[in-house]
Amino acid sequence: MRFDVVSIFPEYLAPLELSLIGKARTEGLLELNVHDLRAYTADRHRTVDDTPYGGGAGMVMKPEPWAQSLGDIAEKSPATADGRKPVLIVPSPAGEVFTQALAYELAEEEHLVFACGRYEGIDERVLEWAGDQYTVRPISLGDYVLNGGEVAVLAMVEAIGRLIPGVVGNPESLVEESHSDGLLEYPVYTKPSVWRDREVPEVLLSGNHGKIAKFRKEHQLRRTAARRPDLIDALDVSTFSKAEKNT
Ligand code: 6GU
Repeated sequence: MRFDVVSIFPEYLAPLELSLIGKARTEGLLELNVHDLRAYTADRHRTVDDTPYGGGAGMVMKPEPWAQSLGDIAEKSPATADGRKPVLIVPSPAGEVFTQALAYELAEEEHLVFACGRYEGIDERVLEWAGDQYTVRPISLGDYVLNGGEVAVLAMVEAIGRLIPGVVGNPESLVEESHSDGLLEYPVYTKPSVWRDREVPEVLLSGNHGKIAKFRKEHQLRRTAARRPDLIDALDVSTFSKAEKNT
């Protein structure tokens, strides 16, 4: 799988050289290239922004450097070779919300390109224009505002990259984690069994796998109801009762 990131702060993406994603890159499980948007400017000052038509605060990113960089990346896209379009992800608080389900969907793609906007955003015509060569998806991390797309790209590349087969050593850990079944993860404990007068719940020491599964499901539900009641409302009760029968 290939990722390209275009940004005026390429150094912001340096953490993607570390940990599991960094290792996956070294091992060739994923390829990630970071491009400096200013390299695609033509003027002496390497200008990437200008004042907004219609007035208002802040600056808007000029369309031409984006067209130059995204056009160049699309031409070299491995997805284009097998008749697909690469996906252009535009991080924006005005996008659809990034979820684990969306991470799984995007992990199926051959080529993801991230366009990191700064200031008040990118000239809207770039997103329209890019539609010829890309499937364009404005995506938000949630209902709050960041200064630019870079931090959002760090989060999305990590969430998507770890779903690529081989990136996470034990694929079982993807099954048990928060959001994999629409619920938050159950609480976890390790040795010692008594720590500062606090005991690990006894059932976890019992070796009774049926009881342990029941304990964990119950705590998933309690925790989700307390912290994320919206997830309880969204539960697909039919799949849930099916899972329950098997425990
Ligand atoms: Cl993806 N970008 C920016 N700039 N702010 C955000 C965001 C993205 N998601 C939440 N806030």
